[in-house]
Amino acid sequence: MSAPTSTSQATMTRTLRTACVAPALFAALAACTDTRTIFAPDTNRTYVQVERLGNPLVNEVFIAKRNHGVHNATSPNQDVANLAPEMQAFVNSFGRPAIVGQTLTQVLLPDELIVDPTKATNTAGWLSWALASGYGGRLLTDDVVDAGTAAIFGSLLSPTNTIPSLVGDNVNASQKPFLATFPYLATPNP
Ligand SMILES: [Ca+2]
Repeated sequence: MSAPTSTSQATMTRTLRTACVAPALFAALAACTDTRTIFAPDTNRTYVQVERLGNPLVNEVFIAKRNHGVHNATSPNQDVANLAPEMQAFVNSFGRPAIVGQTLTQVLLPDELIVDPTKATNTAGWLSWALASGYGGRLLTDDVVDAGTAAIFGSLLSPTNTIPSLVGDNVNASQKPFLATFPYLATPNP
């Protein structure tokens, strides 16, 4: 072990050693056997991106399951190139006019949940930044599945070849009330 190089480092080293002799921590932290002095996160550590989500339904509805790995491992600045053709082809496969797929890819890609903090917070809601010059983001009460499927299969973007049976999921609200404090979500259904 190298010697501490400053008073603060020496203090940190002593703190770590003291913590390691506390019985409860000693039992819980196998790392206490490591006597190296730690001053900051290991800059040599390599993190691997395993998943990401921005807008609801982009991954789950538009992208084939076999391509989820690519979506999860790439970055938003690659989304237009990687995802737009598949998203538009998906919409076109249902006979919807090209404008529907084109509009959806323009609004949903890059796959980022956009918030405009310069707008009033009472205008928050999924895609409100695009549809109503609002705050954006997503409210817990937003029925994002119905909104998304209405855009894909309903008359929101075009009246041609709509598929009413695919608009909505027949779930109009959470079965349990949201909490007033963090994490706000109710416990999951068993
Ligand atoms: Ca719904």
